[in-house]
Amino acid sequence: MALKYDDSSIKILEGLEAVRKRPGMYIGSTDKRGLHHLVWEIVDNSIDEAINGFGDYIKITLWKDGSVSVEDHGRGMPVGMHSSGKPTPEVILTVLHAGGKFETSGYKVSGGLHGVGSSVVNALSKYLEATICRDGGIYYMKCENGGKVTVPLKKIGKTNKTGTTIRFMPDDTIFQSTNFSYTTICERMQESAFLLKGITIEVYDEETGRDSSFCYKRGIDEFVEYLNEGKNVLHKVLNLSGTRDGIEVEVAMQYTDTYNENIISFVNDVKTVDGGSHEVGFKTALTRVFNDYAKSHGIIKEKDGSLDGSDVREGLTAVIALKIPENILQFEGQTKGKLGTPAARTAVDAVVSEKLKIFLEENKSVATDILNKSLKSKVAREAARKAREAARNSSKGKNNKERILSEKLAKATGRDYAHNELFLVEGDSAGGSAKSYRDREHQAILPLRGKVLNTEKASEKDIENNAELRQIEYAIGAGIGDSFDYKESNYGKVIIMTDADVDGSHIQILLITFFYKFMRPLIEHGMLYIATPPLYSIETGKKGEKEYIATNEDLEKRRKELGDKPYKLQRFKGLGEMDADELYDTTMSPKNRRLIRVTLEDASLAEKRIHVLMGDEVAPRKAWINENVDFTLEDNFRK
Ligand code: 1YM
Repeated sequence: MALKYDDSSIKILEGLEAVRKRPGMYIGSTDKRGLHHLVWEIVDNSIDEAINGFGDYIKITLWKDGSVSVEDHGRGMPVGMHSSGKPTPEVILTVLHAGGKFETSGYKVSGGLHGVGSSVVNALSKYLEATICRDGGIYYMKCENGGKVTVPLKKIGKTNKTGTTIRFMPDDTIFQSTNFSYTTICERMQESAFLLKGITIEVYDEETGRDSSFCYKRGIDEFVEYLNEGKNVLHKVLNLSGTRDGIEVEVAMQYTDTYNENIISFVNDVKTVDGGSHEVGFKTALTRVFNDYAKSHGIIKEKDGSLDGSDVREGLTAVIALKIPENILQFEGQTKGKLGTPAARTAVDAVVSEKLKIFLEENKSVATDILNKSLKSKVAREAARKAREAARNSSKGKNNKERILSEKLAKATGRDYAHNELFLVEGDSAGGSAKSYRDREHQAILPLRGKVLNTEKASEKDIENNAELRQIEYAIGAGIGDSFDYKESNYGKVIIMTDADVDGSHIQILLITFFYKFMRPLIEHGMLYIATPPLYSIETGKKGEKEYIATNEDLEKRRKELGDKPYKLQRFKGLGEMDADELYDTTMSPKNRRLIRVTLEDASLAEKRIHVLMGDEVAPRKAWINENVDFTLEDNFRK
């Protein structure tokens, strides 16, 4: 039967067609990130419902056929007729909503950014089914091929339960890959569960049988405990909360004996990756309260000066969660990840000051432990600064730096730094090959001998004492730690080039850890890469004509294609087995190489991951590389 479209359905299809034409405008991108965005859009509706007090259970299922479903136990979408004459679920799923949910529904959007996006997901799906339990009935509808209604809403049974289930299959003509990552989904859902006290979120993978359930009765306090797992902590998690000017503030914090600072913030359950006014308020209060306490209790004398913000945050893990009324909510920055709302700064400052003061007075020994740590940081920071200044100012220091570098670094001749690349190469022999055959104008080579230091627990002083890492620091030439300035970098790309084996991936992780801890802006600005050497070469027919194979899957494919034609296969166990020109052509030349950009999307959990990864087990480390290093290949060399 041919479907008849009236005016409004044509408009609807035009709306959804616009989403299909420019998916990036609606979900950011069509890579893995965009793909997962589909899930977040649907789940956000379930979360909104739960926040409003309807339903405390949400389940996400990854089905064998590649589809995903999200089930909640809320009220169920309204199933009556909308004023347009269509069933409400059809309107929700096929009309592109520009702003909030319909005005008439009285729907209160809690997050401000929360999903109005069910129709966007529908537009980008091969099929989407909705099953709604409400008013004693089970209702069902289905859309296909980008949102065309193929089964209009109908009652298919009876129930006394309520809730909504959406199942959809992403359109493989739109997305680069349609494989959902169980770990990506779990990580995000776990984070949501920490923020939604008492709500259970389950994630199930039909294919592998993996099943995880997240529910935290103590909310962000447990989040901090989770982030600090396996570390030595100085005290129990401290929770500071209160309301000022209609802004609800909750902070959970705990000091560890490490040097890391890990502050994560959320506003109305949306992560503010770039911080903003609430983080400023928190930091200001922290610095002031600790300095006041230290001075009034004689722990630091007036003449000793003050503790820096970085001193009082050394070893601190904190989660900040705010609830801000819609009308004063303001986000800034390109990706809207930064809170603007000025009142949030004063609200957090006031709540944290008041509650932290009380805590310190009531827990003097904890206060002393934290302040001793801050004082050590101050002393170390001042010593490191003096040492750096001395090295910078004395010609001896400069010569020394030059000497350290000249031994190993083969520099690039080009002066256009943004276009220069630094290759950190595993082993002297591969390093030698890379030095002899490279683009001398743009490519610099620094060979590394074996494993670099594990910097998870290292301080800046440890780096200064480590020849290998010091060489990297000097080669990049942009400082380290707080004084690191990515704009000063001698290279636009830093490329880690290791063998494609377990030791190689270990070295990658060690280096990523180092950059993450001491030159984080380099990662944040997308300047850190991993080179991917081919695993095999195949020679068929004519002598000297080689083709290179990147992965085991590609090899299988090629073997099948070749059938019983004769060929010579070589497996590269390491970079060193390739000739210099081969190494250049396959792995270094911008023409052929495949670079992986290291994106620490989720810098907070990255810290935790690194902790897990630096253990002795190889398997989780490999899994991490596979799942978390963003495998979108990219290269904009000289463009
Ligand atoms: C798996 C996805 O969408 N759940 C969901 C959505 C809605 C409601 C409940 C809901 C809202 C309201 C009243 C209300 C939505 N309703 C609307 C609209 N899960 C999922 N659960 N009753 C139920 O806002 O008043 C949009 S989403 F607009 F119809 F109200």
